[in-house]
Amino acid sequence: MTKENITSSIGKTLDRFINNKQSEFPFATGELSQLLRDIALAGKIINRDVNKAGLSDIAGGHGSTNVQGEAQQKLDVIADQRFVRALTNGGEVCAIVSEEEDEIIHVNPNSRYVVAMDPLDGSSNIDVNVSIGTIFSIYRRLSPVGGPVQMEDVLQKGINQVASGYILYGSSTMLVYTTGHGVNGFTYEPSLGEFVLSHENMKCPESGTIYSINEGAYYSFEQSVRDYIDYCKREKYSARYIGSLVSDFHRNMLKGGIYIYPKTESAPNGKLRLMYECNALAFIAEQAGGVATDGMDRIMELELTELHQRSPLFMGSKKMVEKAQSFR
Ligand code: P6P
Repeated sequence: MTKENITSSIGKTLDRFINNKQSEFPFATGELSQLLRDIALAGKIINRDVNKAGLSDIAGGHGSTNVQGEAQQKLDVIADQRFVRALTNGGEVCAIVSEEEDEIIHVNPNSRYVVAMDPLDGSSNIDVNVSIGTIFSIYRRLSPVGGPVQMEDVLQKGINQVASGYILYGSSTMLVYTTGHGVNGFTYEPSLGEFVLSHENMKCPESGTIYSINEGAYYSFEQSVRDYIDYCKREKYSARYIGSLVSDFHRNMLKGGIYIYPKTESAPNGKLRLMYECNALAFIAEQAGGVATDGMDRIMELELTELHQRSPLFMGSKKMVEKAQSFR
């Protein structure tokens, strides 16, 4: 089959989809479109690295720690380098915030977009062949183009995102993103080297019977969280938690469910990072009809005061998040 036949039989490529969507915005300059393509390119390269991790010397610990004090996996560092290089070469980014980088990476002062990312979330799962993911969030800078990037450009609320998404390196590799006009999912076709539209206009069911939380920490949760977990058990819900946020979130969005990482005794502000994990996925969740809160307040309305700020996260089907919050 020719490339055209394959794509015509299985759908629209990401490139074609981006071009079509751009044409719907008369003032679009093409810069955001190019940035999305740059992210997809980095995802293809990381997909190749992840798929061969067991066969090359890129699995396992890197022997360093990130700003969070967490041991970095070799692929954490590789993924970070791939993204920084792709975004730098793409020319559309003025600054990058990465989970793997202590400080802001200043790129092109003449560009208007800021990218916040977790290059490879859940990377401790790599060595045991469990799905992992990239999470990204895109903002328009607030300070004048041409000048140095300011903290105001990166410490923006989630409601200011112009786009966000994730790449899931799982049984198949998928790129899912939103620009504020719905959520669409693309499955990577290795024989083409293309992401092809496979999940158009994704919606999160209003309710569900899957709950995702690390119950090993049950006794370090607030009583309201324990009460909700007990409720889920009485309702005979399914417990699904694989230690990879992107995977748990993706499954819950498709089938209905809730993901909770609450504050604990050891993580009084929660574990997940507000800028490049919570906000990025909250945008997707809300665009698909779900919700994302910190247990009380809307994630995308939370003020950011530091780059690697953490937040509790309750995210997924609207009615399940509301029920969980009703136990407070
Ligand atoms: P815990 C991975 O480190 C991660 O950031 C998420 O992908 C995952 O859901 C969570 O942390 C797992 O954390 O404390 O339950 O092992």
